[in-house]
Amino acid sequence: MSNYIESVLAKTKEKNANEKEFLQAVSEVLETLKPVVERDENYEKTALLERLVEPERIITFRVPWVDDNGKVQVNRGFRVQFNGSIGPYKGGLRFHPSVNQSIMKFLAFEQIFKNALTGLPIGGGKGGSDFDPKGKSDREIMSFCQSFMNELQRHIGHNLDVPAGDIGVGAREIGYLFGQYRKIRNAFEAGVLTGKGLEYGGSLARKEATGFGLIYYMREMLKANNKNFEGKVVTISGSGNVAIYAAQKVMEYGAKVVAMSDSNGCIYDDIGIDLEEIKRIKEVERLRIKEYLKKYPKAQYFENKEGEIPAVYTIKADISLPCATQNDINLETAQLMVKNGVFAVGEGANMPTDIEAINYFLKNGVLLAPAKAANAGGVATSALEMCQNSMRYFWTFEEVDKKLDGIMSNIFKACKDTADEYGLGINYVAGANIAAFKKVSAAMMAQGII
Ligand code: NDP
Ligand code: 2IT
Repeated sequence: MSNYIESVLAKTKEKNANEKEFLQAVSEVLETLKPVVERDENYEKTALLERLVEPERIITFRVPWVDDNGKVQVNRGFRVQFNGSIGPYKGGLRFHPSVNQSIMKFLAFEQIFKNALTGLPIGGGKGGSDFDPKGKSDREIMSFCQSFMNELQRHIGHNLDVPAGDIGVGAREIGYLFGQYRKIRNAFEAGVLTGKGLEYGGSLARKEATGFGLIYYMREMLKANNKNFEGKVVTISGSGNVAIYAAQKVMEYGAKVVAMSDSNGCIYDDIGIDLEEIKRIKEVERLRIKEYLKKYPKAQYFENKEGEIPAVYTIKADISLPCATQNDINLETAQLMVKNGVFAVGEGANMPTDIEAINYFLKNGVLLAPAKAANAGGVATSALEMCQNSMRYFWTFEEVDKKLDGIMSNIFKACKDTADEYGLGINYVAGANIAAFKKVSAAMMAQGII
């Protein structure tokens, strides 16, 4: 590592000592930037890295709401506006009890680079709340979303900051958030949120985009390494929005998905999972994945146990798609996956693999599709939604899907070309970081010390 990078990392660790996830994300990126940073002394002269790791703005706020028993609840809301140098801040909202400032900052930091890779004019941001949507009634969800927007509305706008969904935030929540924004502003500003319903300005294929995009990226990655999806056995961590549409596309490409999971455990069906049943359980009924066994009693269910490898990663597979949450895969899990024959990993989730596990995969020749490149299809299609909103027009499913495929293929090409240029082999993690950094840093340099 260069001295400059080392000193910025040390200062960042000192200043943000209790932000584990944020420091992990920063370390992963900075550690790969040595070859670029050393080529140009202007980075150090303009304190570019110090500016890059400091958010432009963080907003935290109180979110009071009333539950179905008439009891007042109070949650904490966040919006991190990390870097606006290439476009309005853009990134999802996460509602999950684990949400804290470290998680918000890591997600917003990752988003800067991801959004740059899409080639579209969007900056990096993220937000959310420690609100737990599980077990809440529709009315409670609406009440929470309205209170959250009462404050958030001051800080967003279609030219300023455009939130969307993430864990715990899907079309239902975006609908309630949009309704409240429209009521307060007394204007129909469609481009202020993405992931909207199709009836009021949403884009066709946005729902499918992250999962489909992951598989388009991986198709290119496999092709470049003389491999493909045909006949491969796939396991997927998660059973939410990203997991479901990754499963759909990989099946279309001839693979067999044998396992999917939620935070409680995983189902294993060796003849291949019935995705329509998963959609019913997760998208319509909002139940636990174990419910699958009611229709398919011959399938198996393995419960997750505290401190043990998540059940879904103990199943033999050729390809593994972590599509749930961060740090799902540590070194021990990675070792078992390699032993079980996994040759490719596609990160649908943000930062699902910790740094030790990434290094282990790379050392063992596993093709790793890194999150900030491979799951960029969601935000890219959000940017296409903004574009359609600005035009007051819409494209067909096929048009959006084709653009998405083109964007993901270009992102893979950028990762591979950069890895080739710097002699990094199959290290697409470094390829993605360097390619994205070049774009963001050029925009920051051009705009002076701001
Ligand atoms: P959903 O809320 O639709 O689904 C989340 C899934 O992950 C659920 O199956 C959930 O299980 C599981 N999960 C969540 N938290 C944990 C946890 N702490 N431990 C174990 N399992 C967990 O979210 P998405 O599908 O939208 O998001 C999944 C991942 O993809 C996230 O990392 C997100 O940041 C990332 N992502 C999402 C994009 C999007 O467009 N939606 C775009 C790019 C990345 P359970 O129901 O039991 O909690
Ligand atoms: O992590 C992500 O890229 C998302 N949750 C999607 C963000 C967006 O603005 O569509």
